Amino acid sequence: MKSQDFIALDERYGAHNYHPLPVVISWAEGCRVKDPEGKSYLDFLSAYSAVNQGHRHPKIIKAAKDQLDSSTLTSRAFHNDKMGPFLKKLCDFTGYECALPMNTGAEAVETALKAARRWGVEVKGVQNGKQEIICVDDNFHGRTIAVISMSSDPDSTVNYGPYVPGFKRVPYGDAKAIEGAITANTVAVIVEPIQGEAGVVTPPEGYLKAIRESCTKHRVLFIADEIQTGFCRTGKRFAWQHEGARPDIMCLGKALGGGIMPVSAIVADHAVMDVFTPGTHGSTFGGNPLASAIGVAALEVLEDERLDENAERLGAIFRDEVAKIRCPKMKLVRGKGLLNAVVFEKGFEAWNVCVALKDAGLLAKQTHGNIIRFAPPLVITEKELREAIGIIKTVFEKIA
Ligand code: IF1
Repeated sequence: MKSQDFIALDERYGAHNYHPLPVVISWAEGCRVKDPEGKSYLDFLSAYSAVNQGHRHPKIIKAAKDQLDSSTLTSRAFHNDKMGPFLKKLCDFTGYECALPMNTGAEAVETALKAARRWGVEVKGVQNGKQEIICVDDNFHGRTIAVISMSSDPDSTVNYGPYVPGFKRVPYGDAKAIEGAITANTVAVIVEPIQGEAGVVTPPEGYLKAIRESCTKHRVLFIADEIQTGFCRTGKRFAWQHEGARPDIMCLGKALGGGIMPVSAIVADHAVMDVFTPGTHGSTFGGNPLASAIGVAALEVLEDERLDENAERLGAIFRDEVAKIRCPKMKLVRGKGLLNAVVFEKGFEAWNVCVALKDAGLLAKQTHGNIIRFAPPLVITEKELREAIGIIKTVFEKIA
């Protein structure tokens, strides 16, 4: 079958909740993917940062294959011999006392919201039902009903009511607005250290630190959604480390699964995590042996290959070089590490640019019409990065 045939099947049998670029991926390794016709592309989306370690990293593939030969799923009704070592590794990697494994990012966010609500009652003394959580405009934390109840994006929310109460939304990047929204019933503040879906929006310097200070002062939990920014993507293991603003809860996902399967978690210290008691939260698949074995390998690769340093160094080259491209429609290049975006002038439709990039051998996706996100696997070499910059330059210089 050809690419067109696979696309036709998706169209015919799938729900129409996506509008993908017209490209079919049937093979992938490292930073490269191929379509059924054998055309090769540099992947500059990395499944939205879920393949930071590169496609089919040999070490992660080996861990998965080995695990398939011993056990795969036990449920949490019993212990298994892989979850404990995984949670220890995750705690060592993040510097937190405990971890709670789930599967998808949205579930990690739900878990953090539940932890905060319960902490609010049982530790802070807020009356159950009165807990408030502060979120920010243009956030993206996932697709579940509770999570979209925080969203300001009509695409995510329209006609999905009734929404979950208990959220208060303030502008992003304004730490004073957060401080001003805190009441005696506030249990948590949740933010992305850099807003991915909003178009790689980096907050003003000192923002996270100021949130940390307000939260400490008013006894409110600081929840950082590091699902997209975590695991070395922005040049540090976690984006909050750019400001030393340690959250009380981190939501983790995407690259924790090494590009192989969904693996998510929250990490926190006992003071927060201990609000969960037997039967009060869980998941059939969370912490399963296969996911755990993959998670350990995914973390080892980030560590052993110093992917934080690679992201930091190559990200700087990327922003410098792309900013030099002569393209009147291009307004700015922004981001941190290898989470970057090019912003075109308002009203510019970047879809055609993404199609042209695809034809030239590079896959990237636009967001909000005029923004293109560039986020390659963190295992990318300088040579591959410069090849990509060459493609971007050729395509951008042709934009009329
Ligand atoms: C889609 C966006 C990126 C996330 C943050 C939680 C989640 C995500 C910060 C939920 C997920 C995804 C979902 C995916 C596309 C992608 C995305 F454009 F939609 F916003 F990356 F920028 N927190 N992001 O970015 O994680 O439940 O999906 O595992 O198509 O919805 P999930």
